[in-house]
Amino acid sequence: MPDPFAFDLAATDGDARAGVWSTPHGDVRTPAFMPVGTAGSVKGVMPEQLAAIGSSQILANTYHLALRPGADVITDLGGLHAVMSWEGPILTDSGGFQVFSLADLATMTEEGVRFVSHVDGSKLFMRPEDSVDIQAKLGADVMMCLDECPPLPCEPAKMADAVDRTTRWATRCRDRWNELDRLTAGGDPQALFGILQGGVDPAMRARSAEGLLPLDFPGYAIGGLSVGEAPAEMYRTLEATTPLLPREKPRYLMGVGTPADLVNAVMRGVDLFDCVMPTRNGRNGSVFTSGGVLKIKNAVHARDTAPIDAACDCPACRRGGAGAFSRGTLRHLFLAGEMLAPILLSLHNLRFYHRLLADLRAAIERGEAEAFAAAELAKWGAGAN
Ligand code: PRF
Ligand code: ZN
Repeated sequence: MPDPFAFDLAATDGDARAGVWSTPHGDVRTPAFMPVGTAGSVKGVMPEQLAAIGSSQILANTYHLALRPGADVITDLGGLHAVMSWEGPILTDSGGFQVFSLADLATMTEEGVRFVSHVDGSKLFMRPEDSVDIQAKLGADVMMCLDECPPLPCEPAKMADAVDRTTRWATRCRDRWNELDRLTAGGDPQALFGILQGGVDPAMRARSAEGLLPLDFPGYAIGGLSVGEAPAEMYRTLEATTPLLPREKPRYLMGVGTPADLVNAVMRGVDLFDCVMPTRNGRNGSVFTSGGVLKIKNAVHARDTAPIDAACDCPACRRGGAGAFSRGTLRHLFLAGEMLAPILLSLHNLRFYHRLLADLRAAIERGEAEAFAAAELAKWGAGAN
């Protein structure tokens, strides 16, 4: 049987990779960014709009969907693709990370995570096996292992424990996934990705890779970054980590990041990303442009007839042509509490992310990734994006 999750490298340039990743719901051209649809929708954005601005795959969260409406309800509604009205690939995060950032009173034991629902205060327990069972019911193309992601900085002994527990839990997730036979049993096949932990210590990352690689996952995520460390430390860690991963499988950097983070990570061999930043910042009135970040609510934009970015082809900017929304209009809509404003800014930011990675992919194919990356990073200025 052909591999439903084959990953073909179309081109490489240094450590940067341009790939085509197959899934049961279509191909993803990498490097690629996944918009976040936490509770079953990418906030404020219609699925056809997502497709039109270049989204190929989206992410949803096991934690949120398991609490509300519940995995069985999602199954009865026809699965996550039907619920999200999205025919493309979907990936679900396992829930552990969200438990620790959102639930009340989360505690971890070897068996699993105990927590109190932020929705209704009920007491819940999730084992690695439960996370896989729930994700099987949700029915995304890719599910993630339950992992332990310690905030940084972290004591070395505590980090070693987190790495080893993540490996043991990955083994349990993989066993459960095998039992359910999610690659070959009925329905659409579902892949399971392993998640590396280990903070910013290369030895810990190597320890994590050593534990996970024998489990032979269809893809590997790099977790535990962008959790309190400086960007340069994250980039150094990526440099030490991606060479440990199989060349022929996709590499996914979880919950990252700024446009500069994406460029720096692709240059160090990462293929996939997700982050709330483009949609969350858009909802807050902050937009990415080729010249850096712009705050649309600022008074300087009150009578500004220019679009956010005349070079942008999103529904808000329209390349500055007919029907483009001016900065002044967008500022007014924001201040008036009109829901169109956060929607347009979310679309603009997502389009910015997708275009950036599509342009970087083209540069990789031309063998000009280094020059492209340097030029983009210089345009935004140090730390601007
Ligand atoms: N693990 C999981 N999800 C995540 C992370 C992680 O380490 C991160 C860290 N940046 C974001 N989302 N399961
Ligand atoms: Zn735009």
